[in-house]
Amino acid sequence: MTDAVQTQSPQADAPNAGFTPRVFSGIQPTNHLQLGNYLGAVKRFVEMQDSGIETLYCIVDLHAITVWQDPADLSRATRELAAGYIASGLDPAKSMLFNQARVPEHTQLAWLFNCVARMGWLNRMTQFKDKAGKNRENASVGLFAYPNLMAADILLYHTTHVPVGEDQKQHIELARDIAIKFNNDFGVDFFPVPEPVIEGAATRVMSLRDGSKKMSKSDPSDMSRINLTDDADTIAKKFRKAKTDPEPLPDTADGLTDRPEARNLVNIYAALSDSTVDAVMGEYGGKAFSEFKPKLADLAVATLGPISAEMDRLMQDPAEIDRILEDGASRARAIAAPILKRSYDIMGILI
Ligand code: AQP
Repeated sequence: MTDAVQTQSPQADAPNAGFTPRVFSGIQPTNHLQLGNYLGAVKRFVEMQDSGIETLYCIVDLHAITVWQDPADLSRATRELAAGYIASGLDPAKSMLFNQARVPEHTQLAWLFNCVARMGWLNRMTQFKDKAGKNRENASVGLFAYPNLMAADILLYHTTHVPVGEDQKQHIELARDIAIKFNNDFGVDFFPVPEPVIEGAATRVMSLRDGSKKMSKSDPSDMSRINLTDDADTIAKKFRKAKTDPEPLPDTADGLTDRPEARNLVNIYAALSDSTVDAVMGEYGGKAFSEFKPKLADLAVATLGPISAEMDRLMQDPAEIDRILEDGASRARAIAAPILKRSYDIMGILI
């Protein structure tokens, strides 16, 4: 396995010199988009779309089913995530927006990668251990092989840059290892070695109930997260009840070191206001949480309220969402099909 992975924006690029810069990322359509997804991923997606590089953003429904999903809820969540993408600023005319199942080349390349990746590599994946929990024998095979499908998602488009939150770094390292092994095994320079782009003040938003756990769509406690679908009162209540310590905010960022809950709320404020932790400390250092939390809630409502309202509006027309996803998929397939075909050719598979 490769050791360290650099995180860098496309502008700072030197590796993958022979490849056209291309951005791909995805989110699972489970439950509702939460603030961590928004700050760690979707906000970056929008920035990269506007940087002039070709961008593909996927709704990874085939990843979602690695754990049980109610079928009606999966369909709803797929359209809702598409609405969330668009309401957050992704433009279907600029970015290719589609759900993974509409591009069957993802699963075809994933099978090839199942035969390239090593069991030992997958055994080291911490997300599998977290999600499988104690009952590992009962986890789906799909949950174990998930990182290979994710590598296929990325490499199918010769992606050079993948904007993600901190928690996905290990999976991107695996995609890099698969690209390198494929190229070495077959003596080619076919797949680029993709770079994760992990940037911003909130690359790891933590649970509002437990500063040692990441905020997650599937946390059993709804109070642990801000959903993009939450109304203003719910957002205010969740921040009011967010776990903190009894001390006021420190005067400098250094004072947040052993205070994970305080640090999390400050990071969220900095990310939502496109500011820095130092600037937030300059404004709120020495203030009590009873003063800071309502300001944070107001900021979150001001940012997320318009997105949530636009999601509601878009969800009134599911046929239009389906049309957008179909159009994005057909443009994505035009890139994917020749790359899959060439992968088969390299391996000696006749199609
Ligand atoms: N708490 C987080 N902070 C920063 N980024 C986050 N992401 C997720 N949670 C945080 C980023 O969102 C993108 C999509 O994630 P995903 O839905 O594909 O899977 P996940 O990482 O497992 O997210 P969840 O919310 O925890 O979903 P469930 O509960 O369904 O597993 C990724 O870029 C991720 O880094």
